[in-house]
This record gives sequence, structure tokens and C-alpha cells, in this order.
Amino acid sequence: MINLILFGPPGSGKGTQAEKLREHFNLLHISTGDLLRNEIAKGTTLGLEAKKFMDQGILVPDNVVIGMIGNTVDIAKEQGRHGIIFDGFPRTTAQAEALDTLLLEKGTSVSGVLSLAVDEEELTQRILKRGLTSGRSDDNDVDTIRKRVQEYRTKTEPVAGYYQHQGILMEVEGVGSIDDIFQSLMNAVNTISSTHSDT
Ligand code: B4P
Repeated sequence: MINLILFGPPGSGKGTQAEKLREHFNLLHISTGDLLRNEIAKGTTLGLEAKKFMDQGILVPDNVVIGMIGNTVDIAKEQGRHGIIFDGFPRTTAQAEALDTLLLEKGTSVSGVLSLAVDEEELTQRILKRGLTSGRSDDNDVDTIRKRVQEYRTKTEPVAGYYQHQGILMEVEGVGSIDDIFQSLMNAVNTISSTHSDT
């Protein structure tokens, strides 16, 4: 399997690029943001709990998010995928450790972490633009967007160090056309798959 993590601040294009990588490499796309929004839409207890955090731009507690990804390897295998692309997960070191444990139990591992670099001004503009049509309550308010970026800087950015230590972090320029960024990501994935993929 080739298991990739798309890493980067809110609005850096993780969802956009994950969808393209999913299609090109036949991967299972796991977006914890989408999974949470799906729970909210269905009005489940988990969704109602998660909404309180998401509306404030705060990360949802680790145990909630980790609980949602337990069966991803089995689903990927059942669907005949070549691996998994994790989008917006892990966002804390505890989540990264839980993912390593989960993948190890299933006889696989993280192949590579693709980190999208985008400056703060560009992030805010992209999210506000999406907020005009997305209907997402966390996309409309500048203070909530700032909070999301702050959460990223304090809780998520350190996760890059966790993967750098493992030698599997690759930084990719995240400003430019969607197609050019996709090409850079594909080059990174091809490098990764020639060195790190397992069965
Ligand atoms: P997410 O759903 O992951 O939202 P995101 O970080 O805003 O999205 P992304 O980076 O994917 O941006 P996109 O491609 O859409 O998280 C939302 C919330 O859920 C979090 O704040 C948190 O509360 C909770 N959550 C999710 N996962 C969690 C976890 N693991 N632990 C705890 N809490 C969790 O791109 C943004 C916009 O830019 C789009 O409109 C896109 O069209 C545009 N864009 C993309 N690429 C572009 C480019 N190259 N140029 C110009 N615009 C571009």
C-alpha cells in the first residue's frame, strides 16, 4: 500500500489536491473534516459535539477523531485501492502516534507526508472566498479563521517534526495554479513510491 498524508494549514488546498491524488493513484480519500461535517449533517451525538469545537475554529478532541479512522485500512482493501490519502489528519502528535499504531497493526505504514506551504494572507483570502459559497460557519468570520490558523501553529505544525524525524516529510510549494501544485505533488509521490511503498 502507499499511504500518504496531505499536511498544511487550513485552506492550504489539502482537500482540493487530495481529491486529485485519490483519482490519479486510486487511493481511498479520508478527510476528517468531511467525516465530521457528515456527522453534523446527520445530527448525530458525535456531530453535535464536534460542531461546538469546529464553529469556534478549535480542533475536535483527539479521541473523537481517532475513533473515526479505525476501519480505513480494511475499507481501502475491500475497495481494491492502492492505499489511503489522509487529508486533515493527523492534526496533533497524539493523532500521529495513533495512526502509526493503527497502520502497524494492519501491517502497513505511512509512506510519505506532503506538506503544502502557503502564507497566512493567502490562506485567509482563500477561506473567505470559499465562505461565500460553502455554507461553512467556520469559513465566514475572520476571527474564527485566525483561530484555526493559530490552532494549526500551536498543535498541528509540531507534527511535521514528528515525520521529519522519520525522514518521510516532503515540503511542496502550495501557492500557484492547482494543476502546477498537483504536478509537484505527483513528482513527490513518485519519489516516495519508488522508495517507501509496501505490499
Ligand atoms: P478541514 O475540513 O480539514 O478544513 P481546511 O483545513 O479548511 O481545508 P483544506 O486545507 O482542505 O482547504 P481546501 O482544499 O478546501 O477542517 C475543518 C475543521 O474540522 C477544523 O478546523 C477542525 O475543527 C475540524 N477537524 C478536521 N480534522 C480534524 C482533526 N484531525 N483533528 C481535530 N479536528 C479536526 O482549500 C481551501 C480553499 O482554497 C478552497 O476554496 C479551494 O478552492 C481554494 N484553493 C485550493 N487550492 C488553491 C490554489 N492553488 N489557489 C487558489 N485557491 C485554491
